[in-house]
Amino acid sequence: MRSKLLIILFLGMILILYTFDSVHNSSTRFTSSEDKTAAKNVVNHTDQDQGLVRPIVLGFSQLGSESAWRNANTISIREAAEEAGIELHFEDADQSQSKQFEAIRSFIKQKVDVIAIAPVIESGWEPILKEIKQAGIPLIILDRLVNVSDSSLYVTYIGSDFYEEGRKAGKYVIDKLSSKKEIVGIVELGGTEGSTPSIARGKGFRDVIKEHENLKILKSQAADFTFAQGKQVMKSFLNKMGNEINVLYSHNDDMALGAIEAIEEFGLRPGKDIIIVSVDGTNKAFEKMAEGKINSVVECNPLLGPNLMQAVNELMQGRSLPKRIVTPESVFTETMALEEVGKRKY
Ligand code: GYE
Repeated sequence: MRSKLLIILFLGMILILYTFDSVHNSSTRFTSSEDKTAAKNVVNHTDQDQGLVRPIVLGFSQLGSESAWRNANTISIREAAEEAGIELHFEDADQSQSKQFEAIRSFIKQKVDVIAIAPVIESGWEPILKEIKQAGIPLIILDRLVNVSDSSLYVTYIGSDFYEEGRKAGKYVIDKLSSKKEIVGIVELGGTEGSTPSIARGKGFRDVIKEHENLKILKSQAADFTFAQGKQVMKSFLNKMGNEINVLYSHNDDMALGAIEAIEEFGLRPGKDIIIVSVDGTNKAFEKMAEGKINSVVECNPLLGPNLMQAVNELMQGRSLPKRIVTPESVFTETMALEEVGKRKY
């Protein structure tokens, strides 16, 4: 009887100890389906105070949620972080640089392992980048670039070749219209003023069309990459010079979609009376291209999450990264639109 009681007591104690251990370590464990990837990413990453293995913490300052491209970019980053077992601290800055500064300072306070930024504009970053460096936190620049004199302030820049995108848009206009004898009037909807894609897409486009005297940019205005501003600015272009406009070059799809509404309300046919070339390659733009309302879309890939997580992991494993990681992209025209529409991930 007594020995039975002792065995029960002994088993009870083992159970209590085991439960305590599970609870104590729960923050460092992963559920079965995530076990492999998550465990892979925390190898060699131990908490020095407690000797425990814990996930890498990434602070990411997203610039906003102004477009379909941006939303796809955010989803890609969230999903890739989860898949990689990386703990993501995410802040949306609503297209405000000062809100990005606030987010970064809070990441420094939280002592995250790595910081990544998608910077809204290029200028004004040097002081805060120095704060990050002083805190000893490695920095990855994503999507858009920062204009700093000391490039050692960040580890790597992952993003598209926006200059090439602008050139591709220009080449489409040349192929389609440069043989015309008369002047071809072009209007341009720029993205956010001072942002890398807006600067480089504008320059690439100009650099290729400048050889052709009949291709003339009548007017260019920033419309912040949004549908609403795209529509409003296009409306003002049409009111000022409606009949002279032959081509619209839009720095992103959302502004082009807004402009299509303005063109139709003005009584012209988008894609026919006004040729439209846009950048991004979202599903909505493909739908409009299949309807013949957009003529060409230059692709810009927003699915940067896996690239970012890979860079974070490599960094934490002490590997060195290339200073520039570029994502490959294509150009689509009306004839390809029907095949492609509905297949896009964004
Ligand atoms: O083209 C636009 C977005 O920075 C590449 O930002 C990105 C651009 C993208 O708002 O749709």
